[in-house]
Amino acid sequence: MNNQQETVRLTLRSVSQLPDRRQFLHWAATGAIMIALGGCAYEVAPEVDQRRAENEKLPDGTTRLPPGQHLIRALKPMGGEEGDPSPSGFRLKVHGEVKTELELTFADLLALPQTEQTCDVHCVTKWSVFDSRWTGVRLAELAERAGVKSTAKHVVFEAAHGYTANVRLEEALRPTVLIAHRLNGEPLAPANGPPARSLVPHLYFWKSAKWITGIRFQAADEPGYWETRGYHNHADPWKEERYG
Ligand SMILES: Nc1nc2c(c(=O)[nH]1)N[C@H]1C(S)=C(S)[C@@H](COP(=O)(O)O)O[C@H]1N2
Ligand SMILES: [Mo]
Repeated sequence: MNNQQETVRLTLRSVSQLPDRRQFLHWAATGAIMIALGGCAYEVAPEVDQRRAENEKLPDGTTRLPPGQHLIRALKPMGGEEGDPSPSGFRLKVHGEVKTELELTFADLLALPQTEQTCDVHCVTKWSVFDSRWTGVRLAELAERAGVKSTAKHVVFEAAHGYTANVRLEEALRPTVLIAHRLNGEPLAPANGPPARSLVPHLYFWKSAKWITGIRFQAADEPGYWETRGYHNHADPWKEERYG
């Protein structure tokens, strides 16, 4: 447990918690429409943005919007069996192929170096959201603190009620993979898996486990909740790896 004490001493990088007013005003001006579907209200991007998104290219030349996806304004609540949203009840176990097992409280998580990043997310049900702003701790940071063994090749995110999602270790260690606790400057809303979830923006969104309880490093791959129910083991949106 001396690892935990060590984490508390780290300085918390200051992050902006102001809502993005400019973006909000831009959306209002471009006339985003609210549509009710399945009891949930969410915003659909105006047609002009969809066309612009389809033409936009990433630095590597691929399209910013993956094939078969359409742009919406905000994360659509996709459900799932809710865990305990309270920060006081939060425990994050970092275990498996590690030299030092960790168990972090929410305060421990906040005491680690914080990353703020703006990225796109892509759900296999074909919606994408551009420029969502997340705050959290890099998985690579936790991996380093736990001392991941060279035998580890895969990561399994563990969440409330047995939900799991597997990601290849080399991909999980990308700087964009976070244990996130804020979205667009606010603590995660009830639907988005508070108090913290994983965020793997380059894979379909089911790999981003809400109400996270553990990060397990493994030598062998272990297909997770959706991967054992017909979904693709890898889930690259640009390759349309939807079904296994
Ligand atoms: N614990 C947990 N995490 C989960 C899920 C779930 O059912 N339980 N669903 C996944 C799926 S299929 C998607 S698309 C995203 C949806 O996240 P959102 O509801 O915040 O949009 O969460 C993922 N993480
Ligand atoms: Mo999903």
